[in-house]
Order: sequence, then structure tokens, then C-alpha cells
Amino acid sequence: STSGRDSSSVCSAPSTMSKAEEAKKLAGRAAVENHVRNNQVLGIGSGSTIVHAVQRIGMFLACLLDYMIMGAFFCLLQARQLILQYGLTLSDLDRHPEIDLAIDGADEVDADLNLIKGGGGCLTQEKIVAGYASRFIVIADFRKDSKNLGDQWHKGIPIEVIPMAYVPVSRAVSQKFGGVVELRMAVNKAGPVVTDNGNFILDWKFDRVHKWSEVNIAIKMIPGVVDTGLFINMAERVYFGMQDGSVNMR
Ligand code: ABF
Repeated sequence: STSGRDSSSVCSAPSTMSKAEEAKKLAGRAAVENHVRNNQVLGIGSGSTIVHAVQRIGMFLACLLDYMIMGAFFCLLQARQLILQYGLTLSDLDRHPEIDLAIDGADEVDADLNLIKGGGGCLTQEKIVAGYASRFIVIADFRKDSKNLGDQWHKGIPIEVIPMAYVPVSRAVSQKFGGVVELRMAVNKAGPVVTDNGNFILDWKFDRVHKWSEVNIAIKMIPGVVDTGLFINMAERVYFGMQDGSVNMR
């Protein structure tokens, strides 16, 4: 993920950084141990937290001879490489249109298990995988835990757009819902970030708390919007790795 949290923590407080990394590992491993079972079709997201979950799945595979994962999906090249690296079988929605369990990270999780995702650039494919999964489990470190969306994640809600429409979509979102909408640029500022679907990403920095379910639907209705990083009523459970080495479930 290019969420930026890690780089800022590296500069200000190295100990927080390592605690966050440890917390990601705790969350990833707890989710796998509690939910991954024999012969499941798994959906795997992207980011730095999911790496720990896939590592844990790989350990299961190495230890238990009768343990078999039927297939796993990927959004980004990163997940594809992880799946292959840890000996899982790659699959796709053509072969497995029903997924037993999807596991993914998030940028923020509110008290009702609503999520902001897409800080790392992948949201639409992750939403598809989560949406066709019977169960969707989120893993995160303690910094992602919030009461209201926006309390912790200050980079806005990602919106994936068809490139030709990014200007009118930006205007429509800010006119209807307030706040500021920015086109996400590549780190070297040479051009916009391009998603795994060949689209652009807008980051909507909202100025107040909204009824996220309604706003999500309304944004999706704007011509040119592909999807949003709002995952509303999708997650069944979230595992937060905590600073003290425990895991909190919500
Ligand atoms: C992806 O990775 C994105 O949807 C989300 O923005 C990000 C979380 O990354 P990390 O686990 O590195 O914080 O799932």
C-alpha cells in the first residue's frame, strides 16, 4: 500500500512503526486461524497487512498435508505474487464465481464496520471480490480503528473514475456533498495514478460526517464513477492488532 502512514511514522516515531507492523501481523494471523478452513475459495486483497495473512495461509499449507486451498483471487500484481509465493492456487471469478471467504486490509474502520479503502490504489476489484464472497473479514492495525469515518484517515474517500470524466465527476461530488476533490497524482507527479482497471482515482476530502450508505449510492450514480472506496455493510468482522500485542475483534 502507499497509504503514507508508514512513511510518516518512520520519520516521527520508529517504535510506533514497528508496533504497527507487529499489529498487522497479529491481525492477519488471527483472522486466518479463526476463519480459513480446508478446501475454501479465498479472496485476497492488497496492501501491507494482507501479506501477513497470506504468509499464515502458506504456513498452514506447508504444515498440513491434507490442507488444500482451492483457489485465491488477486486484485493487484502484489496479491498475485503473494499467492504464488506461498503456494496457493490462483483462480478467477470465471472459474469460481462464488468465494467462500475474502480477507483484506482497510484504511479506516468505523464503529459500524463501514470502511474506507483504496488508499493504496485498489478498490473496485477489491469490492468485487468482497461482494461475491459469502464472508468478508477485515484485518487492520490499531491506527485504523475509528468511531466515525474520517477520524483517522485524512486523505479522503477514493473514487475510481473513467479518465475522460474526472473533471465533471470532481465538480459534481463537491457541489453535491461539499468538501474538496483532488485527482490522485503519482508520487513523482509525472501524471495521475492509474488503477488496475486503467482508470483514475479522485480523493474526496469531505468536510462533515455523512450518511455513508446514501452518499455511496449517490456517488455511484454520477456518470463516470466506477466505484467508491466506501465499503458499507460489507464487512462481517474486523480484527485489529493492538499496540499491547492483543487482538481486538469487532
Ligand atoms: C488495500 O490496501 C486498499 O484498499 C487499502 O487502501 C489498503 C490497506 O493497506 P495496508 O494494509 O497497507 O494499510 O486493501
